[in-house]
Amino acid sequence: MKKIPSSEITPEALFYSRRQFIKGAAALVGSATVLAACGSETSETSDLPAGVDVQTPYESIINYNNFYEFTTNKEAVADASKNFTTNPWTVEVSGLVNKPQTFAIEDLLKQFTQEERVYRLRCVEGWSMVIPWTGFSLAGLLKQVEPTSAAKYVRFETVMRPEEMPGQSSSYYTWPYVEGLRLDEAMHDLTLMATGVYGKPILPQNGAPLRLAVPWKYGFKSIKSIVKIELVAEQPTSLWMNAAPDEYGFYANVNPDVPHPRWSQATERRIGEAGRRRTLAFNGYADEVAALYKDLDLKANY
Ligand SMILES: Nc1nc2c(c(=O)[nH]1)N[C@H]1C(S)=C(S)[C@@H](COP(=O)(O)O)O[C@H]1N2
Ligand SMILES: [Mo]
Repeated sequence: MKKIPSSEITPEALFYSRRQFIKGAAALVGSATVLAACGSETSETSDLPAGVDVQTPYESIINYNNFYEFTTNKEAVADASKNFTTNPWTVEVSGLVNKPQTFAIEDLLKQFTQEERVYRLRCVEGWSMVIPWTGFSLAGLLKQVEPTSAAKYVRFETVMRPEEMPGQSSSYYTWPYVEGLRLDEAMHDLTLMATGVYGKPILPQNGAPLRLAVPWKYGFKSIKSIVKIELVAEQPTSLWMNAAPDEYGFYANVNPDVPHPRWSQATERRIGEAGRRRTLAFNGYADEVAALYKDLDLKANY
């Protein structure tokens, strides 16, 4: 399996001058604290550069989270999830496949080569991080169960465990958390099943023991604590599509040109940096994934 070294993840950095690099580096040193965010982060149009990518500190990655099953307070997820049971854990891979199979998490870790992938994560709320994941490609797992020709989409489900996840008792959302990808998106080499962060086993707040990482889409597509992966014929309806269909579509590709109905998506706040930086089309992965959408109206299919 192809291993992408951390040094190759940041192509856009090459486009910026040394002066801008130094400015960016100084800003990073100047603001190590994680600022509290409340929902959207309205931004003005700006000519900020996208800037260089530096890996977000581990402490920020594990202490500033979205995981509504536990709490909507990002800085409280770590504590609220600290006793979450992630072992034993099984993942059912089924639906329109020739060889449905239920995997124990330890078998997924053994059978599929674990590799490091450093990905940007861009939340739809307007903040971002750079996360060194460990994980394996979803394509390898899907090939093993042999999708039939009728399979067009992949539907993912988070565990339903209201006794451990207080947020699931709220009827404001339709639980369990569901997400979906088109089959070709799911088979794309960038699409990762993440099992670790910074070389350590993934913690509950980040979606232990197994979560999706789809770096060119808004963070909510990267569903956590997955127990079911189903190959289906029809486009799945996600939790967020149910909650607010005008705000969250199925595709959710990062797109600075399509504002959220309540805020701009042109810029983002990189956790650990002062100020804002420009948001890139497909979160900077256009070279790899834009071809998947050549026949799609990206404004209609937000
Ligand atoms: N099951 C589940 N998955 C989820 C979420 C959630 O609330 N529940 N939040 C999503 C959102 S909005 C984001 S931005 C990312 C955040 O991932 P992180 O906390 O590991 O940075 O997880 C996504 N996956
Ligand atoms: Mo998000």
